Amino acid sequence: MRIDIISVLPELMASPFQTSILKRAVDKGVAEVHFHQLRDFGLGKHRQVDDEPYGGGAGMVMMVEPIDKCISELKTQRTYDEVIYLTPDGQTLNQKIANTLSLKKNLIFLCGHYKGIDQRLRELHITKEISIGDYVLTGGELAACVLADAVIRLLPGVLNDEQSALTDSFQDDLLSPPIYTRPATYRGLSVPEILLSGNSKKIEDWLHEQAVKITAEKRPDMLQ
Ligand code: 6GU
Repeated sequence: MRIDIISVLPELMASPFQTSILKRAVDKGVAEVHFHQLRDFGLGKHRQVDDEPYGGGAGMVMMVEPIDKCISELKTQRTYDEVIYLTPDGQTLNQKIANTLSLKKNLIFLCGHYKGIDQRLRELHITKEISIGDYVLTGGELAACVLADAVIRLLPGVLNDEQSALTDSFQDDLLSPPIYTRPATYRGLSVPEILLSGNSKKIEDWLHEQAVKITAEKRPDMLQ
């Protein structure tokens, strides 16, 4: 998979891809992440990328031309499956969206800033708008990193134990059951007997029962 991320602050997004699992995915060539400085496509000697809104009002608008030029140039090089605009007004990210995107080959992420982008960019290029939750960030960069992480970890060969993405919370619409490791007893707190029983059928049933119970307690909305 290739992800092209367009932003006025690409340096904000370097470290998540230089550490741990995402770094390994990039090193292995399973994921390619390319950053594009929008200002390189800015207008005039000040490399302008934003301007005042027509009709007035507070805040600046990301101009149509620099973003159009950047995306159009990328589109001459390959075919993109989705051009995703990261904005708090978008569809809220969930596991299903991450699963769907993990099957794509080429993605563009456009990080929003200021009051947002000129509406005409939606008509020209944007195929999806994604938010990472109902709160406002200073820009789309951290959201782009969250989305890239959620998608890249699903790519074949990224996680060591291929099973582990399949048993994530949300992957079967349930939260994860409680887990334990050694020691079997710590400060008088013992691991549930059944997990030490070696009876894999009983353990599996118990884990599912616990997952349902925990989901009902913490996220009753997920069981609707
Ligand atoms: Cl994608 N962008 C911004 N600026 N704030 C957000 C967001 C995105 N998702 C949640 N809050």
